[in-house]
Amino acid sequence: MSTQAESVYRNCTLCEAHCGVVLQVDRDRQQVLTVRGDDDDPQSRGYICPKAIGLKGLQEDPDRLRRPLIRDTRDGDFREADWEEALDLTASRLREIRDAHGPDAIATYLGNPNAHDFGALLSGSTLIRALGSRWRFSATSVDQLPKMVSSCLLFGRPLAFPIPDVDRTDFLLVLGANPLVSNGSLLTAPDMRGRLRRLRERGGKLVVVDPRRSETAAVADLHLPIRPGTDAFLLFSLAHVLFEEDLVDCGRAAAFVTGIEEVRELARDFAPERVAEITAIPADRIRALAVELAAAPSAAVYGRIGTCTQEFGTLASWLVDVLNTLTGNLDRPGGVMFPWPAHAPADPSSGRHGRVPYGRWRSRVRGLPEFAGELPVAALAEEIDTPGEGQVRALLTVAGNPVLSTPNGERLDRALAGLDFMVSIDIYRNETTRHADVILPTTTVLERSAYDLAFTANSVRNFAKWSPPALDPPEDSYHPWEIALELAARINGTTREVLEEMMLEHTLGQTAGPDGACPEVTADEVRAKLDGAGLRGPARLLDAMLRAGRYGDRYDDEAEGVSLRKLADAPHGLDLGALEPRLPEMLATASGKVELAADLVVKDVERLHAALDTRGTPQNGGLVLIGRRQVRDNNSWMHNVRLLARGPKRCTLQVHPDDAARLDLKDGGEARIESRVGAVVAPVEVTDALLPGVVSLPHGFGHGRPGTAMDVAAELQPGVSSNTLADEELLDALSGNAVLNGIPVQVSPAPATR
Ligand SMILES: Nc1nc2c(c(=O)[nH]1)N[C@H]1C(S)=C(S)[C@@H](COP(=O)(O)OP(=O)(O)OC[C@H]3O[C@@H](n4cnc5c(=O)[nH]c(N)nc54)[C@H](O)[C@@H]3O)O[C@H]1N2
Ligand SMILES: Nc1nc2c(c(=O)[nH]1)N[C@H]1C(S)=C(S)[C@@H](COP(=O)(O)OP(=O)(O)OC[C@H]3O[C@@H](n4cnc5c(=O)[nH]c(N)nc54)[C@H](O)[C@@H]3O)O[C@H]1N2
Ligand code: SF4
Ligand SMILES: [Mo]
Repeated sequence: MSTQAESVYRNCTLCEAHCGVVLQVDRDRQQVLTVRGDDDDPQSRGYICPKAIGLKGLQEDPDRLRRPLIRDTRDGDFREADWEEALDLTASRLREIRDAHGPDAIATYLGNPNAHDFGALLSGSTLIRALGSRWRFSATSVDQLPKMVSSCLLFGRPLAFPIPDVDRTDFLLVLGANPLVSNGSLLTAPDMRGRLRRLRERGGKLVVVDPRRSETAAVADLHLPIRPGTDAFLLFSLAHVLFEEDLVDCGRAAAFVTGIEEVRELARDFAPERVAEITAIPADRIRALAVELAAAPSAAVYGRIGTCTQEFGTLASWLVDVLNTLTGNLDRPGGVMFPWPAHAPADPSSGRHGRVPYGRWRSRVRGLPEFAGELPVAALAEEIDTPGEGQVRALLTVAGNPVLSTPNGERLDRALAGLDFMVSIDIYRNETTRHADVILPTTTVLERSAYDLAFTANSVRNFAKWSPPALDPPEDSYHPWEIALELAARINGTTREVLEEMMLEHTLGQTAGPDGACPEVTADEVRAKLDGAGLRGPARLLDAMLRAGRYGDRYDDEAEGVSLRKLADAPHGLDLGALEPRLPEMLATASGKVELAADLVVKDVERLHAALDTRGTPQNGGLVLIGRRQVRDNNSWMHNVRLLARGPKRCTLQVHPDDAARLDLKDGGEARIESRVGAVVAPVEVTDALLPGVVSLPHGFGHGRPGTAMDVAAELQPGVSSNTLADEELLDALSGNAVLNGIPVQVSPAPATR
C-alpha cells in the first residue's frame, strides 16, 4: 500500500528556542516519518538540535502512557482505567481531603513542560483556583525565581525580562548560561552558535563567566572561570569600577531610573581587589572588563541558570540589570530590551500597580516566603512529612518530576510515599508519578496545536507562530487543558462548559467593550466572531488576545492585522520585527521608574557583605558541585527516547586533574560524592575544563527505580540524581530559590576502585 507523506510545519516545543520544524507525516497510519528543520521559519532558518528528532521517538515510545492508570492500594500495581472513573475518583478524593482538612492540605506542583503548552497555561489557573490551596509549588523555584523577584522589584513586573539584543550587540557578557547546549533560556534565539559567530564576525566581543569552560565559553573571546555562587561579588565590583572611573551613564533610560546613588553606596565596599580572592578572578581582569563594558558602543549583560540557582541568586540577577542600566544599555538597540508578543495587551500600562507580591504568606514548617502566589519547592517535602496542623496530605503534579528535579529528592521520594492521595497529569510513569494513586496522561505535543505563549516574551525578535496538530489526537484522549477543566469542574460540582464560558468572559472583558483593549467592539460581537471562526477552548481565548494585541486586526475581518486565522495562513510564522525600546510603558513600579535600590535587595546586600567579611578561598578539599546540561538531555524526561539516550553514559562526575590527583580519583573510575543530605556514586571524568575545587554532575538522571516504567532510560542512561546531593536547606535566602550550583560536597574513590 503506498502512502502519501504530508509536510506539516510547526514549532518544536521541547525547549525555549521553539525552532521551526517540518514533519513528514503519514496521515493514514498517523505516523511521523521524518523531522527536519524548517528553512523558511524566519526565526530558526532551518536550525534544529538533536532533540527535535526525539519528537518522533516520544510519539512512538511504547512506555508513554495513553490510558489513565489507577492504583487500588498503596502498594499495589497500576491498572488501566477509563477516563470517567479516573477523573471521578480523583475529584472525589481531592474533595474529601479538602473537606476534612481544608484546601491547603492539597499541594500542587507544576513542571516545566506546562510553560510550552498554551492550553495548559490558559487553563492551569482554573484548576489551581478550583482547589483553593495556597500551597502551590513549581519548577520556578529551581529555576528563574530570582530573576522574577529582581524584575518585579526593578520594573514592577515579575515576568518582564530585559532580553539581550544578541543580533545587534557589540559586546555580550554571559554569566551562568551555556546557550550552545541549552539553546538559550529567557532568551529565545534559535541557533545561538550561528548568532554568536555572527556577533564576532561583525567585530563584537563575547565574554563568558562560568566555573567550567563550557561549550559557549570555548567559543568566547574571553572565558573568566569563577568560583560558584560568587557572581554577585563580581558584578558589584564591576559597578564599583563604573562609579569609581566615572563611567556611569544611563543613556536614554536615565529619566526613568531611581536609586543610582544608593547603588553607588552599596558598591563602595566591593572593589575588585576585595572580591578577587572570593571570586577567583584577578582584580585587573575585573577592572578591564568594567572599562570595556562601558566603552562598547552597545553591550548586553545576560545571566541565567548559573546565576539564579545559587546562594545570591536574586542579587546576581538584579546586578545583571543594574549593570545594563548603569552602562546605558537598558532599552536600546544592541543592549537589552523588552519584546512585544503578539498576544500581549496593546496597552500594557493598564496593569500598573506597584505592589510586590512577596511574603503575603509563608510556608508552615520553615516560614519561607511566598512570591507571586507560590512557595519555594525546597519546602515541599517537609510540608508533607512534618506532622501537625496544616500538614500537606495530597498532591497534584502536572508535567513535573520533582523527585529528580528538586533538592533532596530522596526526602521528597519518601514523603510522596506517605501521602493520603496523589494524582499526576503526566505521560510517563517515572520517579515521581510512580507514587501517584492516579496518573492521567495527556495528548502529546504533536497531537496538539501550538502557540508560544510564554517565550515570545523573551524572544530576540518579535515573532508569532501558530501550528496545527501534526497528528490526530487518538480517540478517547484528553488535551492538558481538557483534563484541567474536567477536574476543576468535578471538584466544584460544575461542568467544563461553564468553566470555559467563565474563561471566555474574562478574556472578552479584557479585550472588548468599554474596559477592554478594543472598546469599539462589544463582547457579544467578539463572541460571535470567535464562534464564527469555529474555535473552542484555549484557541478561542488566544484568538481574542491576538486580535486585540498590538499587531492585531482589532476584530476587523477586513483589516491587515494578526488573528489566529492569519497565523494559520503563515505556517512558517510571522516575523514582527526587531526589538524596540519600550521601557516607559513597561514600568509598573510604585514610582513608575526603574527602582534600582528596592528595600528587599538593599537589605539582602547585608548578607553579601557578611560573606565577604567571613569567607576567603575555600580550604584545600572544600569542593563544590555544579550541574551540566548536555545536548541530548531535556531535564529528566527524554532519556526514554532511544535515539537520544544511546551512546556513552552521560551522568559522569567531572573533576579537575589537580583535585583528581589529590583525591586519588582515576579517569574512568568511580567516585563517591557526599553532601549533607545524601551520597551517590558516579563514574569519574578528569578534565581541565573545570576550575580546581569544582566538580560537575548533570541533573535529571537516577532512573530505573522500582515501580517506574521507562525501560530505555533505565537501560541506557540510568545515572544518579544530582538532586540526591542538593540540600533543601541551601537557598537564595531572599527568593527561596534552591541552590543547585555551589553545593559543598566531599568526593572520594568509590570502594570498587580503591
Ligand atoms: N540539580 C539541578 N536540578 C535542576 C536543574 C539544574 O540545573 N540542576 N534545573 C532545574 C530546571 S531549570 C527546571 S525547569 C526543572 C524541571 O523540573 P520538572 O519540570 O519537575 O522536571 P522535568 O524533567 O522537566 O519533567 C517534566 C515532566 O513532564 C512530563 N511531560 C512531558 N510532556 C508532557 C505532556 O505533554 N503532558 C504532560 N502532562 N506531561 C508531560 C514528563 O514525563 C516529566 O514527568 O529542573 C530543575 N532542576
Ligand atoms: N540540552 C538541554 N537543553 C536545555 C535543558 C536541558 O536539560 N538540556 N533544559 C532547559 C531548561 S528548563 C533551562 S531553564 C535552560 C537553562 O539554560 P542555561 O541557563 O543556559 O543552562 P545551563 O546549560 O545549565 O548553563 C548554566 C551554566 O552555568 C554555569 N554555572 C554553574 N554555577 C555557576 C555560578 O555560580 N556562576 C556562573 N557564572 N556560572 C555557573 C554552569 O557551568 C553552566 O555552564 O536550558 C534549557 N535547555
Ligand atoms: S533547540 Fe532543539 S529542543 Fe529546542 S526547540 Fe530547537 S529543536 Fe527543539
Ligand atoms: Mo528550566
